[in-house]
Amino acid sequence: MALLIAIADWDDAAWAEALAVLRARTPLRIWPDLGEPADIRYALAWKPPHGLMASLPNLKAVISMGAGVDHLLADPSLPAVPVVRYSAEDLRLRMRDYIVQNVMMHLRRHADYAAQQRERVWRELAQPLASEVRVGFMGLGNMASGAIEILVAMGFALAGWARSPRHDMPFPVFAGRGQLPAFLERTDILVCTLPLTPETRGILNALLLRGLARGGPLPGPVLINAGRGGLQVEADILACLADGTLHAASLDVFEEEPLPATSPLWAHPRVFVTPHNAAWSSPMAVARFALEQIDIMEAGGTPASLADRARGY
Ligand code: NDP
Ligand code: OXD
Repeated sequence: MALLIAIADWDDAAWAEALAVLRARTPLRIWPDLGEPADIRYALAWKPPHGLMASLPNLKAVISMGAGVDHLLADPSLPAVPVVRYSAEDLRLRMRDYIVQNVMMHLRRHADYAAQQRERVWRELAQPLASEVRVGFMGLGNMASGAIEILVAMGFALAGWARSPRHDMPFPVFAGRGQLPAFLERTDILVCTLPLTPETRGILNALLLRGLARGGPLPGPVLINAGRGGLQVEADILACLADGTLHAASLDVFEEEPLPATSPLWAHPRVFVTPHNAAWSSPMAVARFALEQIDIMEAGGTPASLADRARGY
């Protein structure tokens, strides 16, 4: 039994310690050195080349190195084995930190103060309380959950939007496309951690952004996208920033990654760009998660968080 690690942009140095932990427990192969493909029972993967998984005759499961599995499900030849989504607490907490940081930056009008600082302007701006600001979460899964806990405790006025109705949240939850307009019209800061699926591709477009709340306590609505770049239409975001439909944005993911140097998003004074690391998959945390999941599967159990191929996430 061997574990294949198939990770695009493989970084030997970053993985050195984690590899030692893995090697102590299981024979390893690191793509592109497959050795005897029939020996490989599990694959730990991030953006593997299409066809690679299909070339492993005894593959029992694929473990995604990310919570998102769009990179695996896009492979038309992916064998019909379980796909395990990375769902370690380490990842959840990293995403919590990113979302809370960015909600707070927009609450405290960081883009406006940064502009004033560039001009050496000493002026207080109207400053709402957290409880006066309506934060709407598109996607109420594992990646949203840590930030939701903190923002609820801080008194923000939260709401959520998901695919299916939810009754376990201490705030209103809207479900499905039919309830999207009602969710948007009570949202000042939109936080997106949706997965990329055929249903969600391009959802963060001008039509949606025009549906956000008007007349809220901030100078205008704000978008925070930490889901996937394929969710957003960047030309629409730029147009909405230009005409006031949006006041500011925090974008961690992009239509094309790395974000091309020519993108106007880089230099926009009210856009905060980060390089798809809202929640970094730490090699050590990933290695421990993979070993736990393999133990569960070898004992005949069901792994932590299985992707549903029909749903696409
Ligand atoms: P989950 O599966 O736990 O949650 C996904 C949420 O999205 C659920 O609430 C789900 O609804 C909702 N959803 C899915 N499809 C739709 C739809 N068509 N309409 C409305 N709601 C929908 O996933 P995670 O929270 O673990 O991860 C979410 C995504 O975050 C990943 O797929 C990945 O793309 C991204 N991510 C980004 C990272 C980064 O560093 N930028 C790091 C980690 C993840 P329901 O509750 O009804 O199922
Ligand atoms: C993920 C990611 O899906 O890092 O976990 O984007």
